[in-house]
Amino acid sequence: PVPPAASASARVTYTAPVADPAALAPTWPDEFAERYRAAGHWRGETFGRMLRERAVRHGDRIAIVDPATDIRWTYAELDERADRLAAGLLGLGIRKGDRVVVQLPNIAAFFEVVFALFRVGALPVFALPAHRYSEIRHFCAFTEAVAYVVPDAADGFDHRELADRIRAEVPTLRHVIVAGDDPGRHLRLADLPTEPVALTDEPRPDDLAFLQLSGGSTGVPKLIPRTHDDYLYSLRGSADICALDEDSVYLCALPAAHNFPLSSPGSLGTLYAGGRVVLAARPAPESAFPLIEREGVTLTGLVPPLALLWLDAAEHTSYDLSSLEILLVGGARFSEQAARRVTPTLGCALQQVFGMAEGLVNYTRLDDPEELVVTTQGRPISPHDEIRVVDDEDRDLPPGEVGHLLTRGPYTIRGYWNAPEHNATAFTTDGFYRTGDVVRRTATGHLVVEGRAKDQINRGGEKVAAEEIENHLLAHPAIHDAAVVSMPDPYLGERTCAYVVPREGVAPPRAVEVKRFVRARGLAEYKVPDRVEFVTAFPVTGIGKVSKKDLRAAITEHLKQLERDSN
Ligand code: OOB
Repeated sequence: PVPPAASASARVTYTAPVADPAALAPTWPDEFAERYRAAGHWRGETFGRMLRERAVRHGDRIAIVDPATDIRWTYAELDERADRLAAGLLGLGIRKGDRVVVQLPNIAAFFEVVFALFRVGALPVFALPAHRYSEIRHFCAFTEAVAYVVPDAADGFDHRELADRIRAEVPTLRHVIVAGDDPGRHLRLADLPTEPVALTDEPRPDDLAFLQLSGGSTGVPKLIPRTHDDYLYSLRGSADICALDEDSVYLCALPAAHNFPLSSPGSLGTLYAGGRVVLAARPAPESAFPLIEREGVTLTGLVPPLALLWLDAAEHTSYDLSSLEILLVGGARFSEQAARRVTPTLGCALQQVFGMAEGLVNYTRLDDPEELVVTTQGRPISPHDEIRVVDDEDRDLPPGEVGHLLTRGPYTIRGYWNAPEHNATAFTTDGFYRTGDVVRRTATGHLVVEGRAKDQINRGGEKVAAEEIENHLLAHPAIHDAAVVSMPDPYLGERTCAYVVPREGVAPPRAVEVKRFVRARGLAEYKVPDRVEFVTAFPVTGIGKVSKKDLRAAITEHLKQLERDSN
């Protein structure tokens, strides 16, 4: 028998208990922190206080609209709800620094829960609605979460059952909190709020506010520790760049917990500016266009495949979209051709956004010339964002050349949470984050994303770490080795192709069976390989590594051939 492939070994061990969550987050050296404070970027605010401030200033204005349940919360109501739920969470024994995995769809409760946790100082861990057993178990176990917040069911999936299973396996998980009428054997969110209590141990501006997920290129998603100070700065900067004010109405169409709709400028940036957030259960034109007309939506953010759908639908819609002022597009490369259609078709400005949950966010500006708006992915928020474009040996390249993007700044993390080994390679010794993106910088300081060096597939904005999927494939008894690569796709930009070497001496599995196997292991549907190709061996590079470049070229050629044959 052939021994299992070496790359199957990415097992995570959950050993040392987390005593002090902050101690596991690498932070900015003092001289940088002082610089960012002196520049007025870090202003000593916290999320809990920010909401209180807004409630005082414009308490009667609407903050959150959830059309599915006819909820319209004013700032005063959201503020009070956060206080009452914070008291309820404290009553459950949830304390400052505790981790709470939050997996909610675009519903009003998302904001009630998140602001209550911010008030307590407990750290939301932002799972996406698409995540399943494999991801959720990892988030709960790795962060030693004390609670997990879910809907009862969403998109035909019963989250209570998944929560039962996770709870049985993760000993730290004391509470499952269900936003919905039927909590099963768990706690009902609506039963928790109590009389507000005075907070004795309020979080400080330089404390961690939450853990965000990385798109990742390794076996398991890494966790991104963001502080109140740093994230609030990125919100303020984003709100300025997108000219938000109290009259702004943001349609949250992408999953609310993702960094783009959360903060670029997203729902939190809109709340920062005193505007209104409208939650869309689905991002497709059929559900979003009526909301734009009814609520007078002024801006929203979309990934490129959705922007394309919107452009096509807008050409013959009967809904009035004239309130729309800005469409932000980001998460994956938006083609110049599509970018040129935005203003003529939707009658609004386009802002391209090139951001990452680790920090750095670039925007094209509202007063940029059209050429820059349609051909670049913008420039950084902050004058203190440091950008380097380097070669394979970390040497700075001359202006205009294509190379690896490294960055450091007032809202870019200095390391992932509890990942010292990974941090040693993901950051330079002087604290620059290696984005894995291959870019070119124009004379105006705008960045153009030319490609990617990280082992990740960008499936229309949804990130798939090749290694994570390879590990699932390698667990199949008839698979000897696996390599996951991107293949071109006219709609999503990229899809995933799994190259598989079957084990010798056993009947090779069929493609559908391989997909079914991966799905049954419980992971987000968007990570299930779109295509499975069987080979007897992988092409290798000069030093004997699997050549993913050759695999990508092979599948691209193969797809072209299939297309030619079908014509
Ligand atoms: C956003 O955040 P993540 O963490 O899901 O993914 C970050 C990665 C970037 O490193 C880059 O590879 C890719 O997504 N990306 C883009 C892009 N925007 C992001 N690639 C090409 N063109 C773009 N415009 O995706 C994210 C976070 C905040 C705002 C916007 C997007």
